[in-house]
Amino acid sequence: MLDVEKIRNDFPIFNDLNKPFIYLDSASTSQKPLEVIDTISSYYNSYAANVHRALYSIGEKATDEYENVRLLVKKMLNVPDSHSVIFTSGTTESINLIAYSWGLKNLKKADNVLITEMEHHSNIIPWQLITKKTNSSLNYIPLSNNGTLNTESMNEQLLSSTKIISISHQSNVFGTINPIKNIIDKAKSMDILTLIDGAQAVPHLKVNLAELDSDFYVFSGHKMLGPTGVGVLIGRNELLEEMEPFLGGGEMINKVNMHESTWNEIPWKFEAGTPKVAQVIGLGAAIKYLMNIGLENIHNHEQGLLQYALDILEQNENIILYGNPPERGAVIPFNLKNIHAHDLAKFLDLDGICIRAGHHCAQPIMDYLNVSSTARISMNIYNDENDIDILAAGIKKTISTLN
Ligand code: C6P
Repeated sequence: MLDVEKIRNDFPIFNDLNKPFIYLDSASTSQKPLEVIDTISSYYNSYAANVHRALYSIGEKATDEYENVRLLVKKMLNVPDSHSVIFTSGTTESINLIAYSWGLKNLKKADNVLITEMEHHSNIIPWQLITKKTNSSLNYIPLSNNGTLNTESMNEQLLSSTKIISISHQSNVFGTINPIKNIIDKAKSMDILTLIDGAQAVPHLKVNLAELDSDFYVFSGHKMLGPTGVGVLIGRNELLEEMEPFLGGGEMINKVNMHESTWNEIPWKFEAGTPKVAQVIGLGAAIKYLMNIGLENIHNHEQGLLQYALDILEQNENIILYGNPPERGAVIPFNLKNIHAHDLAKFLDLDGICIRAGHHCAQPIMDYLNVSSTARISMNIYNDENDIDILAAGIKKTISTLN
């Protein structure tokens, strides 16, 4: 177990001891340690300048700090030299970039894109849009009851007409950690490209991209203790070279004349306009913070909490738990009998407990479960067993008040 008290001291939001604050919604967005906040402030306070174009010293410092974060991302995820790191605004933009830049050029009528029924909308909608535009089709690997993917059906759905499979590493609803290494290997043997949505995995698991060797891997900064407005796309160079730019503007060009233009080298070809300088630098501080604690330690701590929470929630006969994947992150979806998830969330908030309630931007999962919404708790390094005890008491109080 991590020293949660010490960790909480690093997060200003937990330092107001005058009000109770139990944060169990890190899958939505995580809290930020002071190091991240200070790193962003220090950019604005002492070297706020544009990158790649200012010839004065604060501009050079900003450029160095910005580019250093690319190296930190490479180190954290063991990104092989065959791949490049591109900064985007988040997982959503990263997936849209691939869908538009790769998909528009490469998908044809007889082709299909394979995703799964457990995807977040950001890994569904871009593919709906692009398959419609290209007259290709969109297929889904179905769910099975325990919140895992139906592997038999998955094998049947990997067809010679499948051009790309786009799948989450860890589900934001069930917490399921998908067998992506097997899927990537199988896809590779059939010349199918792979895109892994790592939004829920990177903050909680040690991800080794040299081992996984997916064609694309994407994630968001704000779920991994970093700021909002920044995300990452890691892509295989030979694919990125062939792809058209997603956005056009400053910095992504080599030469522009009035009729046509040529493109900058990757990764800058995909970073049009003034980039998210402060956010990228803040992300760097978050990566250092996570690596300092160690992703294995983080994973073990959260696995302990997950088990503790499951044991407690299972004891309450008014709670319906959804899914039971054998490998899962610290995310638990549930409902109360006769009480809407939104009512539960509002009641818990009265006691300073933050949980998420709704469809979690994963409506196909809600359809599968035959519900309109669920409550969801998700844990992080700053949570401990006491948080779960307070949650369990809050749930009991809500049940006795509303029933
Ligand atoms: N899920 C949740 O509460 P953005 O918004 O681009 O940073 O991330 C989108 C996204 C993509 N994939 C997965 C697996 C995700 O969980 C998310 C964001 C949040 O579950 C907000 S809806």
